Amino acid sequence: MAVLDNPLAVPALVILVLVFAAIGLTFIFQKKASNSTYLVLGPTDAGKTALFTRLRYNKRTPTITSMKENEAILELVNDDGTPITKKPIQLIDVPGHERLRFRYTDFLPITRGVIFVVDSTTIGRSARSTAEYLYDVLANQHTSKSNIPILVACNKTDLFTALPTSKIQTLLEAEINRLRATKSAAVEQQESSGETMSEYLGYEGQDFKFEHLENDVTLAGCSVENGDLKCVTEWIADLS
Ligand SMILES: Nc1nc2c(ncn2[C@@H]2O[C@H](COP(=O)(O)OP(=O)(O)OP(=O)(O)O)[C@@H](O)[C@H]2O)c(=O)[nH]1
Ligand SMILES: [Mg+2]
Repeated sequence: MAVLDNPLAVPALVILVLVFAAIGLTFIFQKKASNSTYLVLGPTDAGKTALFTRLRYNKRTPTITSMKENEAILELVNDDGTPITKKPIQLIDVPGHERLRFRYTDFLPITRGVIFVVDSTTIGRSARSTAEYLYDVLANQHTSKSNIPILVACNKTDLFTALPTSKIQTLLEAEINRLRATKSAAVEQQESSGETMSEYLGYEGQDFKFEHLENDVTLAGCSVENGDLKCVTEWIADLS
């Protein structure tokens, strides 16, 4: 072709392709980074609304079981008043009630991170139901495709009955391992009926571990009651 006979044609074409690739990548990364919504999920009574209220108003207020989402745009600041994130974040507290919690999926496409709150004092008894909810969040296609990071905030560390974070991790991993086995049959059914598939969690043939997931799952202890929320605010600051 006559155009390609020009000695400058190939370098020009390469430069053009590189420029388009750079523009495309910038667009993709900007879009991902521009998500500034953090979801507060977890079973009922874990302390989600208490956490929301503490981060929003920096105070402790009595809460009752939530029947609808609490949403706010807020600026998290250090003790000296300087913002810890580049721009304000949106915080959405989704009720833990089993009939209402499913609404969290509507927000996943705009979610930068999930704060999954658990009650460290009752998790021994509620590990299975808590793991079921966490499993749903982790196996959701949006979570894995967009690599949404999850902070499992082990709340109520102020109470002496609180289990250590390492124990909570072992409990949740063991329950997710069990659930994964029972759910894989359901996934096969979904595939054959053409329904939306959920992701297989971890590695086949190996016991489930959070570290096997592509998205970061961090567990950390906190106490909304004592205002000990450094693990939450630092985690948000790192992602923003
Ligand atoms: N001791 C202690 N109690 C807490 C802490 N955080 C929350 N609570 C208490 O736990 C109870 C439940 O807190 P909520 O914030 O209403 O729970 P929730 O997760 O929003 O529950 P739902 O709205 O039903 O999904 C309240 O009585 C809180 O005062 C904590 O860090 N320590
Ligand atoms: Mg609530």
